This record gives sequence, structure tokens and C-alpha cells, in this order.
Amino acid sequence: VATSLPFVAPARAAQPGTRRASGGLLYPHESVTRTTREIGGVWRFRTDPSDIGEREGWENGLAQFRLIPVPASWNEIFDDVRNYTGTAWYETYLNVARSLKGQRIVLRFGSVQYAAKVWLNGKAVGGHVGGHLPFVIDITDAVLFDGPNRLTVQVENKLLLERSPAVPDTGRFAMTVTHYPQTTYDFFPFTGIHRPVLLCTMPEVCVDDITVVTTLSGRVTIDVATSTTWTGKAKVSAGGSTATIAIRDGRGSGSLSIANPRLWSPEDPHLYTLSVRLEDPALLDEYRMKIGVRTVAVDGDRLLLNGKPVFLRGFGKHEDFPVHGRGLDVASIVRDFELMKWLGANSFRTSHYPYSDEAMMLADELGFLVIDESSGVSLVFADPPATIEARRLRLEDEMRALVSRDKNHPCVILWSVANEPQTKPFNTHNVETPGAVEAGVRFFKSVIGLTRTLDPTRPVTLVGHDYGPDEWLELGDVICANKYGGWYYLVGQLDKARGALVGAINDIRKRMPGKPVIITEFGADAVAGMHAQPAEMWSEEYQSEMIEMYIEVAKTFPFIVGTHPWAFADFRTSQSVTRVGALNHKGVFTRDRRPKLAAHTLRRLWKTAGR
Ligand code: GCB
Repeated sequence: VATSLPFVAPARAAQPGTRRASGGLLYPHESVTRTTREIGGVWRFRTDPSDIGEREGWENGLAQFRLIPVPASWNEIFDDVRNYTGTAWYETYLNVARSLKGQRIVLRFGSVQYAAKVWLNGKAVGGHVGGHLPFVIDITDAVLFDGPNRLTVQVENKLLLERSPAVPDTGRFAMTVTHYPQTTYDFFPFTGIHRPVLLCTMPEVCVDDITVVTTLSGRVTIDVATSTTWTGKAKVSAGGSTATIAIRDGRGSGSLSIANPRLWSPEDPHLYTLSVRLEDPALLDEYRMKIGVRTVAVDGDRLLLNGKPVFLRGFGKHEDFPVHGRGLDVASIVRDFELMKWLGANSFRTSHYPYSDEAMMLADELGFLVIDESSGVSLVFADPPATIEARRLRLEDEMRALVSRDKNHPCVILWSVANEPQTKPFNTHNVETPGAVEAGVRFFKSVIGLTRTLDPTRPVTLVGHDYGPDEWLELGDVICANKYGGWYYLVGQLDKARGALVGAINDIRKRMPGKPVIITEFGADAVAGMHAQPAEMWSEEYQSEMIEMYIEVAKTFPFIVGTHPWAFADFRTSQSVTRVGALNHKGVFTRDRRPKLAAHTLRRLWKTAGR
């Protein structure tokens, strides 16, 4: 499949030695020196299935279009593009106030799935490849102050082998296609501008990146990078404590001490406001963000928050909402957190890709512990070495961006670099590929090693099958395993599944001793309203009994530090013979967030026993 190459064409040439490309993906909070405005609402939209738009100059104005909401997935909005993941164009017009002249002006896209090219007034200003994480484009020199600016975004989401998530080449996969659209992962390949597009202004010399590390005594270490190779002083303050950090050539480090800190935890998610002010001596820039004082560590087979063992009750989720698709829906996110609180959950995993800034900020505020996962899903180590290598480079880039964006969130307690990597091709589940295990070991050693270097303060994991391979699972600090006995095997036999589960857990322990274990997935599909006595597959009773059984068994093993039923809510996936209504029905809530029997069961278990 032909695809256009990514390009990054900065509108403003970097001034050698003074200005550097924005490395930080910090959320662009407003302050007395900064503004942030959402360029949302209804945009113009046109599909480009034959990729003729660039040749025809669609960046100079869309001749034909229909109207589309931003953010949202186009697949949930228009029937004719329900399964379309190719190229499409978005266009909107914006005015920029003259009073902002002299400021640095950037566009920050929260997530465009999958590749984006951006024009302002017909001029290429930048682009990005990879969904789920933000990118920033400097448009200072491209903005017009005397009339509307035309903003054009080309979005393209071809399902390709080397992308993340990866889709196997159709030649190999077509023989056994069971999913339409063709994906090997079990969620719908939603497409569009999925998160807010922000127009942000800030002073030319401004805070570009901050890294905060806290200790239990209240010491807050702060690394600051500025947008230019500036030398001067940064005043930092939080929790009534202040300090001055010397910035030399755009970088500086220092610390402050918060006396008697109120530690961040699910029970008391206390946040302090950190302010970083660049002064010359007049105020140049102020950046403010919320921080939590807390530590996380793995000690033997325990997971520690603030030095005390913690148990994760929660879910694997999806960013998947009726009508919005994967598009940001703040009301639904707040509702989801409310429902998780109602159940007594204290955590979730961002399966199977990084979630929105907005979700992460709410998790900080509401005290959810987050396993922050990359989009490394469907990694197959039977693929050609060149493909595997391309994926490694891509995933490492993603981890750099993910850590850059999320490193200061107290909610993030564990990085997950992948979900269920495979040794075998998807269409030949019984064929072992020689060298696949070793290829995976090299791959994960590299990705996990890099992640530990990027963030030495948090443990790292990869989420695998309980059957391994062990060589991969044991590379992480925590063993995360997904288990489906009683559903995909031992079909309909909960009694046997219980015995198998006990055996499997003992086995994991024997094979990979001394590490904490989280069961990151288990569950059964239940079509809401389907009932059976005795419990049978697809009924609410079967799902409820299965989830209760897994939780009861897991409780008896002290080295299990978390159980995450799969999934929080039903979610869209490709059409297949196993997915009724193109939905995965393993949600304990329906897609429109009505509780199934299992939700009430979880509430009883989690509210009373706490595990
Ligand atoms: C898994 C995957 C998840 C699927 C789930 C299922 O192991 O990690 O993405 O949705 O199984 O329901 O089959």
C-alpha cells in the first residue's frame, strides 16, 4: 500500500544556537504570560480515497466538504466512512488577535490518528506520525494578524505492518481474515482528529520542559529547560516553599522542600501547584502545573506507594465512547471515573495506547493509579527482522514522547511498553518461528532499558500472556499477565478454570520468582440482558461468576498486587464471528455505561474486602 512520507517542515527556521525545537510535551496550561484556546467545534471535512488532495492543492481550500465535529472519530459520524481508514482532509478558519503579535504561537494537537500533515494559509507548517500522543507545531511566522487563517489538516490512518498498533500485511492475513476492518488487535481502528487542537501563545523565552521528582520528606527536585539558550533565574514555588534555580544556556536544576507534605494517594489525592517563573528581572514567563508528592517502588514482590504496599483494583479500559468514537469526550471520562469510584476501583490501565492529557489530569485529581501503556499491541516476532527493527525504533520514539508527556503525573505508577506480544504469526497460531523469542528479548531489553533511563523513578512492565514467553515477561519489574481460562479455553467450564488458574499462578511464581504479579486482564463477554441459570457463556451470570472467581483466587496469593477485570465497558471492535454487534462485550458496563450484574458483584467485592 502506498503511503505518503511523514514530513516535518517547521514554519520558522530554528535559529542556530538560540532557539531549539520544542522538546517538551507538557500540557499548555494558561498563566499570566500564556494563553490557550481550543480550535474545536465544527470543521470542514473531505475524504481523499485516491490520495489526490496534495496534487490538487486541497490545502488551498476544500472545494467540496461536509461538516464534522472536532474532536471525534469520523467512523462514528458518517455511515459511508464507517470502515474507512484512508486519507481525509480537515479545514477550519481562525483569527489570531493582533495583541498577540510578538508572542510565540503554536498549535498543539492532542492526538491525530495516525499521520497528520498541517498547512496554515496553504503553507506547510509541520506534520506528525503516530496517534495517541500530542505534537506541537510552531506557527509564529505563518500566522496572519489581519484576517482569518485557514488551517488545513490531512489525516491518514492506513492500516500498515510497520505502524503501531501493527496490522499484518493483507497478503498473509487475508487467508484467515476473521475481522473486518482487518486488524489483529481487538479494538476498532478509529480515525480522525481525536483530541483537542489548541492554539497556544507564550513568550519567546519560555519554559519548554519541566521534570519533577518528589520524595516522601517533601523534597521536590525540578529540572527546567527553556525554549531558547537563555541564561537567567527561575523562581520556583510549591506548598509554601520557594527556591531559585540558575538557568544556564537553557537548562537548570534545583529543589525545594515542602514541610510536612500531604502525600498523594488514592485515599487523599492531594495536589500542590508548582509555579516556575523566569525572571529577567521582570517576569518573562510563568508555567504552573499541579504536582503530587509521592513515591512508587517495587520491593521484592511488593508494589509500594509511599513506601506502603498497594493493591490495584480496577480495569483495562478503552477510549471508546458512543458517537465520539475515540474522540475526546470529557463528560464520559468524568462519568467513567465516577463509576469506577462507585465500584471501589483505585486504578486502571491505558490499554492499549496512551490516553488523553485530560484523562491523566483527572486521574491525578481523583486519585487513580495508572498503568500507562504504549500503543505496542499486536507485536509479532515472526515478522521479518527489518519490520521488527522499524517497530523498535518507532516504539522507542513513542516511549520518549509518552514519558515526556506523562512523567510529572503522580497517577502514573508503572509504564507498560507492550500488550500481548506474540512469537507466532496471527494466521498460524500453531507454528513456532525459530528465533522469535530471542528477537523479542533483544527488542524488549532495548525498549525497557530505554524507558528506565528516561524515567528511573517508576517501574516498567510489558503485559503478556500468562504463558509467556517467560524470557520476555521477566524483563519487567512487575509481571503483568492476561488470563482467559473459562472463556477462550476451558470454554464454559468455570470449575475447571478455577483449578487451571491456581495452577497457572503457582507456575508463574515458580518460573519468575520474587516479583509482584498483576492479572491485567480476565473476563467473559456478556450481552447485557442475557441471563442463564445455571450460568452459561454470554450471560451476565457467567461473566459475574467468572470475575468473582478470579478475584477470590487472586486474593489468596500475597504476591498478586492487582486484579484488573477486562474490561471497564463494552467497546467497538472489528466485525467478526466472535464479536456480537461489532462489540467486545467483556465490559462490566455496556458501551453506554449501564451496569451489568458483574458491576454490582465488583462493588460488593471491592467495597467490602478492598482487594
Ligand atoms: C486480550 C487483549 C484485549 C482483548 C481481549 C479479549 O488478551 O489484550 O485487547 O480485547 O483479550 O477480549 O479477547
